[in-house]
Amino acid sequence: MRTQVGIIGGGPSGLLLSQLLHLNGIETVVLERHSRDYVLGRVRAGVLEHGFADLVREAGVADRMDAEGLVHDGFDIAYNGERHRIDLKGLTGNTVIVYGQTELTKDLYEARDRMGGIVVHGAEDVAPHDVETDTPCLTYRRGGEVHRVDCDFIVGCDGFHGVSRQAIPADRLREYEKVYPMGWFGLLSETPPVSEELIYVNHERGFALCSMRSHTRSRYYVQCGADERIEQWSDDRFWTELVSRLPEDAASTIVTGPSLEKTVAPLRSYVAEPMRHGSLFLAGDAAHIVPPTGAKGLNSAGSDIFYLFQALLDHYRKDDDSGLDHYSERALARIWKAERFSWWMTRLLHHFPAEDDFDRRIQTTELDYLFSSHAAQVSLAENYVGLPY
Ligand code: FAS
Ligand code: PHB
Repeated sequence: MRTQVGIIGGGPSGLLLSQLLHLNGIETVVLERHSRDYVLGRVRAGVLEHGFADLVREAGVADRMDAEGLVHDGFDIAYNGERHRIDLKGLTGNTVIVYGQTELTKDLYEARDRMGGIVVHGAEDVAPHDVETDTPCLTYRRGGEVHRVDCDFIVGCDGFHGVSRQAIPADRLREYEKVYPMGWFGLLSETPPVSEELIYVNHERGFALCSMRSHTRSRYYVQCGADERIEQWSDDRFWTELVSRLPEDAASTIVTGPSLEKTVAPLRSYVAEPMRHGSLFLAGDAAHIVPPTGAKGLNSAGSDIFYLFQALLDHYRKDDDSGLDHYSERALARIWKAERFSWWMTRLLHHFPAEDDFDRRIQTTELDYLFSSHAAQVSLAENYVGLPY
């Protein structure tokens, strides 16, 4: 098989890039290791930056997002039993959309089907070859046979545990990583959200987050140990712990119910540089990871895809490779700002057990400063709604 852009990974990054390129006459093939049901079975991100939402609209897959997504003008930070609202719209003029990554991925798959896009599921042992030449190819195993895809470019959209990053020689790859001493335990329930907007909680027992997927489906998280497992958390234990961390007005009104899905996610910051090696480009979690505190995981993948889409368009339409040549530095400039914000939000809101008294006083002072400073709130808000692409 031959195509123009071979994409490893059929998650939101790979599908969004494939959709944008196909809409603009550029051929792609997406190789996905798992089945579509498996990919759609993962509950992940929930908040979309306004820039990401515009990119979804440009890809022509925004009908359901615009119809069912919840536009949020702000969110609360609860601390010492009080709720402080961050007025995103008033501070920046922009909003965010609450629309689950699962739903977006569903919309992207349906759009790929409608356009006859090639997404190969069950592609095993995907391997990039000759990425240091201008005639790279991908091989994969499926149905007991080895298949080959010749292409002009390969884009690694295969997430943190994918293969594409390993195709960059170790002596060329610079990795930056911070592993946090805690994780997030998440629970999805068919219960009405406790509040119209999200509530981020800083509590001495640990961080908590009240989010949602719709007016009838809620997504809650509590900070847990870095090595905890799902089976250690019964529904009752989760609800009791969550309620113990909420401010009184939320604790007394929350509707609990059986879990539809439970996850445990470690908190990690990670960046791999460069995001290009020859004909291979990395995008999304294949190149960077953030703690979900700032809702920047999926949104950072969005700006990578925006830059790479524009650069590939210029290559094929104008024979102009400046976008490709500057992709890595351009993407990393925005990625590192998302890394900074996610690290800052994580330090602001979590309980760090091994911290000394000075660090704890800095945290409470950071919160006091945030709640008393318009400038500090503008800074938080402009990062949360999304810095410009
Ligand atoms: P993804 O990991 O989503 O997709 C990569 C795809 O590549 C997968 O479908 C995988 O099966 C496939 N793949 C991997 N290796 C392959 C191979 N060798 N061959 C072929 N295919 C291969 N972000 C938020 O903003 N908020 C959140 O609350 C949040 N929660 C998260 C919870 C968890 C458990 C995880 C892991 C991430 C979470 N994230 C969250 C971040 C997440 O939303 C990512 O940023 C987003 O999925 C990035 O999308 P992709 O880059 O497409 O990577
Ligand atoms: C979610 O709804 O899953 C979500 C929302 C905001 C975050 C992280 C996760 O910061």
